[in-house]
Amino acid sequence: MRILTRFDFVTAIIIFCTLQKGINVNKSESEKKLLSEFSLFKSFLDQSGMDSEGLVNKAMNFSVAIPSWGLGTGGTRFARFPMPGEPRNIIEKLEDASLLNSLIKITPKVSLHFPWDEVRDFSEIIDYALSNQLEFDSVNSNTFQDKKNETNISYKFGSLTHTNSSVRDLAIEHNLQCIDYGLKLGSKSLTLWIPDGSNFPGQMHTSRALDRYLDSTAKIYKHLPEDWFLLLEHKLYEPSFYSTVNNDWGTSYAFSCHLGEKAKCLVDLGHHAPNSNIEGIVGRLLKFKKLGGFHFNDSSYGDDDLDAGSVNPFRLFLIYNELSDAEYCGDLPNDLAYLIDQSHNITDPIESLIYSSLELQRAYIQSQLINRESLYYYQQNNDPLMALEELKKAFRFDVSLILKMARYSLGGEIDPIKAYRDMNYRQKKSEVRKFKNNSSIGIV
Ligand SMILES: [Mn+2]
Repeated sequence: MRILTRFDFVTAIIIFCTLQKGINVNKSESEKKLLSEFSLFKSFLDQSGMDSEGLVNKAMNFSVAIPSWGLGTGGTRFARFPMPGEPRNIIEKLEDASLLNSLIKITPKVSLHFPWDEVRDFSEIIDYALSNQLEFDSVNSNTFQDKKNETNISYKFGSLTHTNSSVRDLAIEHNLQCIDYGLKLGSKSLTLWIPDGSNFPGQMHTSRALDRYLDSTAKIYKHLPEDWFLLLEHKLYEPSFYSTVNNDWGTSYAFSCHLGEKAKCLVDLGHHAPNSNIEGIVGRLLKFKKLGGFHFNDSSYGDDDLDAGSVNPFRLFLIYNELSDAEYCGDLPNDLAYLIDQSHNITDPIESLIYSSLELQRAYIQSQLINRESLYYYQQNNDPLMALEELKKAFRFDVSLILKMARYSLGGEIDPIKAYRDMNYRQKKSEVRKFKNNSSIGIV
C-alpha cells in the first residue's frame, strides 16, 4: 500500500461541504444520498465495535498500480478486436491512466513495459506524469519476442537461459537497459519474467538451464541500484508447453535465495496449476521474507488474465487475509509491488480497470474486518467450522459504502463507471486517436 499522509476523512468532508458547496445545499442527489446512507452505516459500524473512520482511512490509503499494456484492448492467440479511441502511444496511455486515477483515486502508479512502450523522450513522459499526478511503478523487460530489426539473434529457443551466450548477452543487456530506464522514471524494481523452457522432452538440459538462469540473472542483479528489488515472476507454462525454467513459486524462491536479499518473488495469480492454494503460497513467501509483489487477475482454466475478482472473489479475499494477517502481526513489508496484470479482450479497458481496482480494494477492506483474535482462538482449538465462519462473516459484509466514502473523501467519483460512461470519453477520443490499420496481432 502506498504511504499517504493520513487525514481524517470526516474533516475532509466537513471542509468539502462547508467551503465548497455548503452544508446540505448545492450538493448533488448522489452526494446527499451517500452522506445520509453513510451516517446510518457509521452508527451501525460503531455500535458493532468496528472502527468506521479507521476503515475509511485504510480504504483511502489503498493503492494498486496499472499496467501500461492493460490500457489498450487485449486479445488472445487468435485475434484482437481493438476498440475505437484506444491509446496509440505512451502519452495517450498516461492520459487514460490519469483519467482512471481521477475517477477512483487509488491508481496513481503506472508500470511500463519495454520495448512495448516506445519512449523517445523520457523527460516528456516524466513531465506529463508529474503534471497529471502519476508516478511510475516497476519496469518490465521483454525477452519473449524478437527485437525489431534484429535479424541475427532470436529468442525462439530462449533468452536468459539460451544455449548461445550471444543470445543470453542480448537478453541481459536489455534488462540492464530497463533498469536504466527505470532509474529515470523513479521506479524501484525490475520485474523479470522470461518465456524460457521447452516443448519436447529431452529438448533442454534441465540443470544446465538453471545454471544459465542463475548466471544471467546474477549479472542483472549486480546492476541493481541499492534501493531496488529484482522481482522474479514464475509461470507454470506458456509459451513453453512441456517445461518452463521458472515454473513455480518454489523454484522462484530458490532462485531468489541464490541471488540475494534484493531478489524477491512476484506472484501472478494466473501463473499456477489449477486449484493451487495461492493464498498458502503468499503466506509462505511472507514467512520466508521473499514476497515481492503481485500481478492481480482472475482465471477459470489457466493463465486466462480475466478481471481480478470476477470469477473467484473469495480466493482474492483469502489472499488479502494473508496480507492483513501479516499487517496485524507487524510483518507486512511496506514495499510490496501491487499491480494489475490482466487482458481486457471484450470490455473497455478503463471500465475493467475501475472494476478490478475496486474489487481489490474491497477484498482488502473485507480482510481488515476479520476478528483475528477470535480466528486464532478457533485455530488454536481446532474448530475448523467456526474458523471458516470468522472468515465468512468478514467476506459476506458489504463494504461498498466504506469504499464510496473513501473515494468521495479523496475527490473521486461516487459511481465511477457511471461517471465514465456519462463522459463519453471513448467516443470523443476515437475522433482524435485514428488507427491507420485496425488489424493486429493477438495477445498483448
Ligand atoms: Mn504477470
